[in-house]
Amino acid sequence: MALRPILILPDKRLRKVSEPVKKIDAGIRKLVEDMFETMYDAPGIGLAAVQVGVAKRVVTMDLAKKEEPKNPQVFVNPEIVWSSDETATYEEGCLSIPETYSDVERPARVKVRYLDLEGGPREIEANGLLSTCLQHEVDHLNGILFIDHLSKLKRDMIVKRFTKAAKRAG
Ligand code: K1U
Ligand code: ZN
Repeated sequence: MALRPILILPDKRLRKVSEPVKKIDAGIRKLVEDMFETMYDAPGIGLAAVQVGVAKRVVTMDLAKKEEPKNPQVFVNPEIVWSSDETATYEEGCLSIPETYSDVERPARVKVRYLDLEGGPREIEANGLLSTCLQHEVDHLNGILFIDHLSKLKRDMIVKRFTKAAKRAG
């Protein structure tokens, strides 16, 4: 396993639309292993492959609380096939936009079709944090960041802060 560096705003690679996985081979399994190591180390509850610079439709997630056993979940080629009209608001964070949190309103429930790591087709209906996190990660696969759901004023302030920090870092 290996830690992979997480891309930080305003890295343009975060805006790429990720490609579907055609075959779940050793390369994808290694990517998933590295993503879990990187996600747990950060620490985060989700990670999209594009955040480590690999524009493939792969997501890792673990929503287990500290006191609970680990619950690693992998979603290959996830697709939101249904969203509720009812909405819910959660305070979201992003490993690519560190130490920045904001309320985001999204559909409260979603149905997601995806492949497991063996290539088997799966479908889940999610609510609560799982629903929010799945929508946040599928957004990443489409080059969308949670700040895109905020007002232009808030988004511009955040982008400006990270652009300045990136310039200072050289
Ligand atoms: O995709 C990412 O950038 C990961 C992100 C997922 C996410 C968090 C909150 C709402 C929607 C999606 C994170 O994991 S940010 C870090 C975080 O939320 C967290 C970290 C440690 C413990 C508990 C939460
Ligand atoms: Zn994120």
